[in-house]
Amino acid sequence: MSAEQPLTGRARPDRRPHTLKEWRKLGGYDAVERGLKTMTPEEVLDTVAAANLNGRGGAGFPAATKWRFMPKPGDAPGDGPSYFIVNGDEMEPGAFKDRILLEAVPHQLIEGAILAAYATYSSEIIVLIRDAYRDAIANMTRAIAEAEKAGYLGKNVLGSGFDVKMWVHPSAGRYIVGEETALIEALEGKRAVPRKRPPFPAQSGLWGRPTTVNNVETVSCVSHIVGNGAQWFRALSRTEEGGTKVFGVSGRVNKPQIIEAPMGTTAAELIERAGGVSGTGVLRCFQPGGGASGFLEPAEADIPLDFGHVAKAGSMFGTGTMIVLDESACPVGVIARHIAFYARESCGWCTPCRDGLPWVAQIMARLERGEGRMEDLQVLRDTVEIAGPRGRTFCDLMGGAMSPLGTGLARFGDLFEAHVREGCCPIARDYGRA
Ligand code: L3W
Repeated sequence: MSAEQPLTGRARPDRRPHTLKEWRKLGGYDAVERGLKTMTPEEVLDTVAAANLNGRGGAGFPAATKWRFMPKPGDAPGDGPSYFIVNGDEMEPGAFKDRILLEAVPHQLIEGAILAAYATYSSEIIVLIRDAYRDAIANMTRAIAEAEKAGYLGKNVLGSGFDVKMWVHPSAGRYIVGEETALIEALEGKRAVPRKRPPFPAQSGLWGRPTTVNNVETVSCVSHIVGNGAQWFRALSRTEEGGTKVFGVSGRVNKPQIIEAPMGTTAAELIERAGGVSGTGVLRCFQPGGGASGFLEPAEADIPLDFGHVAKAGSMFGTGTMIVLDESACPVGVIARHIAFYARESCGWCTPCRDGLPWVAQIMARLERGEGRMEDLQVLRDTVEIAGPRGRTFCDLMGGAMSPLGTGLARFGDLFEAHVREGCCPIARDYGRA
């Protein structure tokens, strides 16, 4: 295994997952043996806390802090299991990192999930996977069956006294199912709309039971932390936030791909590793964390990419999957495409999102066609100001959608105005596409 690429270093280029036997030969399940046989749940949790593992699904919330909200056996009200849910409903525009981890290294995720379930006193693990990820669903299902047969899942795992079941559940295929409380509603067979928080899932989650929801990449880190120690994990990073990151680079680059690199790697380095900027070869801007992250510009291509540094620069690290625009790509058009996606994917529960996003989508489409009005720009600015901040809607879908729009208006206001004044997309015209 590559020390620099613990999560992807063992994946095969053709993404064929390892059999359990092959995985064992690579040291697989050693960390599970170590964790379950020599450590208490609290010691596993403390190790993950010391590793500074931040959640990789979008929010960057410290994994161990979330785990500490889970009640110890006997402290949970009523009877029933606690649940550990792995969120593999990857659907953020630009994100494709979890797909590779699910498809190519399923045993790594199972190891992490067993240890995470142990540390959170959970006896049932559900891996919710985006329905379109058919190979991921098949590979994960097969790997779980192998692990169960070998005694890593089931009753009294490795003689430790710990019981845990694990299974895969395909997602219904809507973006909002990735939001943790909508995901829980979906698993209960209801329409996938977010719940109000608090109560957070640790207090009342699936079927009202204590529940933790963590992203695929977050969970995949856990066996490495338990196996190699917290200091080893922290030392992989260039910043205070521990570990490597499975970055994604797509859009206008010559070789779109995922790249596992130290947390804190810069956009400039990642773009270079992805074969450089394509099209004109000149970078106009980039979104560092998927479709719902704000635009940054070439002057910011050298900031260390982690949750703290990117937030300080006025954007969001999100899923760590970057979308690159060259000089011939128009941010107004990209924003129009993103808003159309988020408008379509709104669950329709709260009014600003249900009614506001289609309205913004119409304005953006009009602007792109060259039929926009100057007063449209003020309506867009007002919408960002009114509906963008956290707390104005039940979940962050609307706020996320407002991030590229708000930063786009702030950084490329002249381009928005030029669309109105010139009655067309000036970039498409200048590059011979209009
Ligand atoms: C207990 C508290 N738990 C927070 C837990 C909470 C959740 C986690 C993060 O959205 C982000 C968002 C989007 N007691 C707690 C607590 N927690 N306070 O911590 O919570 P939060 O509210 O910061 O974020 P969130 O609502 O989970 C996730 C961004 O992601 N995003 C990402 C999309 C990703 C995909 C994908 O394909 N992977 O679609 C999109 O916008 O902006 O910041 O577990 O329970 N006091």
